[in-house]
Amino acid sequence: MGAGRRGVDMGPSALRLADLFTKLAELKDVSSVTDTGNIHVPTREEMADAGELDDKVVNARNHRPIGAAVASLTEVVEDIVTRGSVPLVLGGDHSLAAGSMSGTQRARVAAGQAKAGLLWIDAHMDMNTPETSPSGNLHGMPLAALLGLEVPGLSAAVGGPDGMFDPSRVACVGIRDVDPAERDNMAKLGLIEDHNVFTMSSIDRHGMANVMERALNIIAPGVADSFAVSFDADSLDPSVAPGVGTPVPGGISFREGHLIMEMLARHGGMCGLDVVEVNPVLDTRNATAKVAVQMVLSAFGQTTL
Ligand code: DIR
Ligand code: MN
Ligand code: MN
Ligand code: MN
Repeated sequence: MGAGRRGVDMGPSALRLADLFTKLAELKDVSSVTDTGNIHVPTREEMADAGELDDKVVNARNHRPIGAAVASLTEVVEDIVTRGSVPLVLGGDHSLAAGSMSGTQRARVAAGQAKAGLLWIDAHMDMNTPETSPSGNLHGMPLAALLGLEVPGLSAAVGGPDGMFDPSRVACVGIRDVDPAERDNMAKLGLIEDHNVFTMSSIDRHGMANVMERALNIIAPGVADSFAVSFDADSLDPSVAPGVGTPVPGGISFREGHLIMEMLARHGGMCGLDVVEVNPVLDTRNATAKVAVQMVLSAFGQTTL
């Protein structure tokens, strides 16, 4: 409900069908994997019956049902991290990151651990607010909410400073489509191209290995620092990942995607991962889910030898 096109609610099924869990469990670096099942997302019909469907009230479509689902995700993830596990959250549209990422952060704060950094892998910045969004779609707003800008539904799920991320510990990779007014929100929070925002142009000029070294220095400047990763499948080039609602040409190649994930795994500090925006309705033969599974396996330590 946070995206412009329906179908991402079937993303988790597509990823399960692509054998995500059996393949993860076979990885030597992963001791145990549990599929905790789906989060309940209220349907439009349920919300209408409850008199809570509020399209067009603010420029943040479906913010009530999304807010309810994302708030329950925050709690589930907080629980998983508190038990000492690494949450892998399958979307669904990217609005869920307001819950998964804040849940990880809140659990760390509650346990007296240092806050995590954040790597946002996306064609988009997801830094819109209702004031700047041209679409009103909440999947274009989760990073804004995680950095403290007010977003209906999502800010309540982030739940205040403990769930938020420090902009100086955030890096974005793969960026190539930013809305005009969204740039004002970026500037406000100090998100700057070639410093902590690595556009496709940055990657073209410096190469992915260099970009990822710099990104890691931002999200985890100390050797023992942890970071969470939010991976939007539309960061990949549409030739590799066609099954997404908002494809943008000129994206991350298959090899560059692997390199990102392998460098994150080699660092060893990943404390949470989202895989979002896989849309089987728009996919060809589940190709996008399959490539997403390969990315996840690399992130959790799969190597050739
Ligand atoms: C656009 C698209 N910037 C919006 N955002 C997407 O609607 O705010 N994010 N697709 O992943
Ligand atoms: Mn996104
Ligand atoms: Mn995107
Ligand atoms: Mn856009």
